[in-house]
Amino acid sequence: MSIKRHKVTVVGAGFVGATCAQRLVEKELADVVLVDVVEGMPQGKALDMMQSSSVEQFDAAIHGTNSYADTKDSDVIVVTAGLARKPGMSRDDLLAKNAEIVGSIITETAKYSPQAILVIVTNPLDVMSYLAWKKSGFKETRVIGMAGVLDSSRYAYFIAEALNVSPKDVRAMVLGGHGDSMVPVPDFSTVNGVPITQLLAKEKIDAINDRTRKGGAEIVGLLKTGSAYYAPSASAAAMAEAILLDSGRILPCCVYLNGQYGIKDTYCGVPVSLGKDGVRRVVELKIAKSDLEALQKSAQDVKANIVKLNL
Ligand code: TXD
Repeated sequence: MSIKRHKVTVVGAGFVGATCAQRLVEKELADVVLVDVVEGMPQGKALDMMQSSSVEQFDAAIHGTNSYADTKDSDVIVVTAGLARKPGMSRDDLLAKNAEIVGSIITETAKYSPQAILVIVTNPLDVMSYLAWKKSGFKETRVIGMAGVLDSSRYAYFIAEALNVSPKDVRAMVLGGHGDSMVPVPDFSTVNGVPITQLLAKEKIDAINDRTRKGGAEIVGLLKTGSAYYAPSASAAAMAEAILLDSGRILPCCVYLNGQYGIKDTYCGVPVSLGKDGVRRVVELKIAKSDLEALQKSAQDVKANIVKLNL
């Protein structure tokens, strides 16, 4: 007897997409459809993953395809397709190319799954999230970008490492756009509820903030032929999980703001509660004035790139 599971489509069967698909099926959170333009590649990866099912003990299914018809009636669509950054390449260099790719994918997927929640991963993330919202015609609460979970998890790891504590006990918060102007917020970053401002010297926190801001580039520099994917895929899967389980988890996500934090008509990273309908609510923290100003500046940077798309 087959179990009726949720359905998740992951578009882009590259490093982030395939690893995200793997995490979702291994946790049996959904049956997954993995789509790519490259013929045979998503099919091959899906078959390979299915052949791990008896070893890894999961019975969720993964189906690889080049056809959007197979994505019909998905609950969540994770969009990872596009070009990844190469060393020396900024996220914004990717703008025009990835806008074309993401635009066409949104048109196709929205047609087949008009009720889905879209989780956007492709860079430049904040701009692609805005583009996806516009192209889909979906309510803004149903189009969400993944960056804050990743940036915060990098921050959490560096905090755990500096204090020699378990990452399980660290809650870290990074707001703003997914770029150099992102805003790590030490006041809301804690080890079992104790703010890191009480545990680490200011110079150390500044150094960790800086490393977090450059977290993606550090990995690009090491890998040389691509960008990070283990933490990014885990972060996208965590968002899909919160949506599928309607858990209400509060995660920093890239969402449409219309006045919250004094930011209007743009996508930007802030804490939100996630559920089956997407963003349940935006959580407005009382952050320090300097952090608020940095967040608003970051939102301005995103807006400047959105304008370039002429939507
Ligand atoms: O925090 C974040 N949001 C990010 C974003 C963290 C890590 C990576 N981030 C971005 O995700 C990265 O800058 C890229 O824009 C995407 C995907 O990164 P990944 O490392 O997975 O790139 P790959 O391995 O090159 O995979 C991209 C796949 C590849 O298989 C292409 O064939 C496919 O996308 N692709 C397409 N699939 C479907 N349809 C179209 N049009 C298409 N074009 C390319």
